[in-house]
Amino acid sequence: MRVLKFSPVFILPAALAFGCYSCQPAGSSKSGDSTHTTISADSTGKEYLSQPLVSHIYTADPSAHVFNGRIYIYPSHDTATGIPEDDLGSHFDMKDFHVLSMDAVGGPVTDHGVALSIKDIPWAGRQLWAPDAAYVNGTYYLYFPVKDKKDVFHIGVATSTKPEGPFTAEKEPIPRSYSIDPCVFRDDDGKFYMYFGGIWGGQLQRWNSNQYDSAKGNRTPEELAILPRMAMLDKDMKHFDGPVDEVKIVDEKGQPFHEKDNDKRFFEASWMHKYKGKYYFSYSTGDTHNLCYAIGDSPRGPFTYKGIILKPVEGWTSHHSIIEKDGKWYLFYHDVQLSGKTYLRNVKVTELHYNEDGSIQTINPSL
Ligand code: FUB
Repeated sequence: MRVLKFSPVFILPAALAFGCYSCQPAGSSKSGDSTHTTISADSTGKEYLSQPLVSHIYTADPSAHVFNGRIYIYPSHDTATGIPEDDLGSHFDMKDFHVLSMDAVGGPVTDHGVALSIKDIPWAGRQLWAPDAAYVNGTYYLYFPVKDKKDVFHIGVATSTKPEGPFTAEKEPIPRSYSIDPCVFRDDDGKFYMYFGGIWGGQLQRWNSNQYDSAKGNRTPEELAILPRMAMLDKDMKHFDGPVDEVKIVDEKGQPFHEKDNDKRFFEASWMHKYKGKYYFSYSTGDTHNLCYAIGDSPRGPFTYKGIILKPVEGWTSHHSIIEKDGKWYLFYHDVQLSGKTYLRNVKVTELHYNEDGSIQTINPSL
């Protein structure tokens, strides 16, 4: 376990360049600015809204939760393994997970060490991608996508008695699960839902009517956009209860998006949160790099597109989570500030604000 203080390496140049408002830790509020958090620059002079939460390892795809009053972050653990970059994301060649935690945004971050390693997942082949976590009845569940030994992504589950792990993986993937980026949401009635899927390297285009076809390619611009998937979780939290359904996302006129609407259509990185009784389904548009959201009246949708939460970050991928802690809402996200490399990312956090009508104020990650 490692407790890390906020690195002064990134604060000093910012302080010199922009004055004392950049001297605050990541996530603290800048006086007089209700929308944004820290504004600071690195040694290259680039300005960032927030600073990396940790810099001793590369982390991405942060799924944050509040367990026992503490913030736990379940990120991917990026490493450089020498795999060349391609359109399928082969360079995201991750081997294990670390769990991070902190008492409050802006406080010291603890790295709890390896929580689960790919070598301890009996069915895994390669590429341990974006995880999520859930808690019920004394057990913590870690959900993760990984390619099986035939190079097909499925979603696995591992359990622990502690939020930081170590986690023990089930021997097989969750039956009927596929593709990537699980998000597990607990509704107020205690039911859990998993949202998942990602196109291109996430292989969702190969799954039609829940059947796998390795030859199925990406959709063309005039075709309907591929939709994310969802399923209710069984009480054992290790199986789906009921069918795997598409998550319907429509525009303000109730029309579905086409593949050519790639600044709004779903690509990957599902997240679900509830605000004032409404269900907010958020996701990445992938090749156009937006983090968007759509609102619905039920966890099953349909969801109506509302706008952009986070404009494109530095790097190719964008991935996030949204939580409430002590009456404030936070967006966890990542960019490549520390490395400048697509596949070596770092997680960040900033405050998120709603308008009176329930819309989310768009955040610009670099000012
Ligand atoms: O980290 C690997 C993949 O990159 C994730 O699964 C996607 O959401 C993207 O962030």
